[in-house]
Amino acid sequence: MLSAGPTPRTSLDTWDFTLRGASNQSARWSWTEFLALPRQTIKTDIHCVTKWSKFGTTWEGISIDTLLSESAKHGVQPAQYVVARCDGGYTTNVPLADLMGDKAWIAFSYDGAPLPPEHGGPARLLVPHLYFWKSAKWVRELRMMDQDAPGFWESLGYHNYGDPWREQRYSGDE
Ligand SMILES: Nc1nc2c(c(=O)[nH]1)N[C@H]1C(S)=C(S)[C@@H](COP(=O)(O)O)O[C@H]1N2
Ligand SMILES: [Mo]
Repeated sequence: MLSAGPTPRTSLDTWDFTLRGASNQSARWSWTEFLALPRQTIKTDIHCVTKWSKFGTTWEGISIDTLLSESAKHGVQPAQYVVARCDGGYTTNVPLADLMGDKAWIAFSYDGAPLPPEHGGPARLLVPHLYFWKSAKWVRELRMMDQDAPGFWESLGYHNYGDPWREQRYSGDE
């Protein structure tokens, strides 16, 4: 499964990224502001639920740690659960702990080039240690919440957490 709908095309003039806290405080970056944040290069393997893996992929992005510390300056409080929201309506849920500690990024470049629209450009969530359906393409917002809430595939029977090493594909997989 690659995309649940058509590829959205948001112009960089109107693109923004929001990190929202549980009591609705938020920090927002325009594309220019976003690219001015300290970035990292990430070399990692990725795992799709339908069994393929890709080894040694190279990305560039802003870590969620960086976004959390920047947004804390605007009074955004962290909360235990996160839903990623995307252009096109796709959502996926991840515990905040899985996005911290240099384990997740908002990536805007792949193999040294801007991330192509069909792969989530201008920017996508990258959570390499979970199945790739958690790596939301065209992401525009991370919303932190006190309660967990299933995203698009999770509410259609995919596993809530999605650890590839434990092969957590479907709800019910231990
Ligand atoms: N917004 C959005 N993100 C998404 C999806 C989607 O349908 N919409 N599909 C997920 C799934 S199931 C996979 S396997 C990967 C595919 O990423 P790729 O197209 O870059 O290979 O994106 C994930 N992120
Ligand atoms: Mo997938």
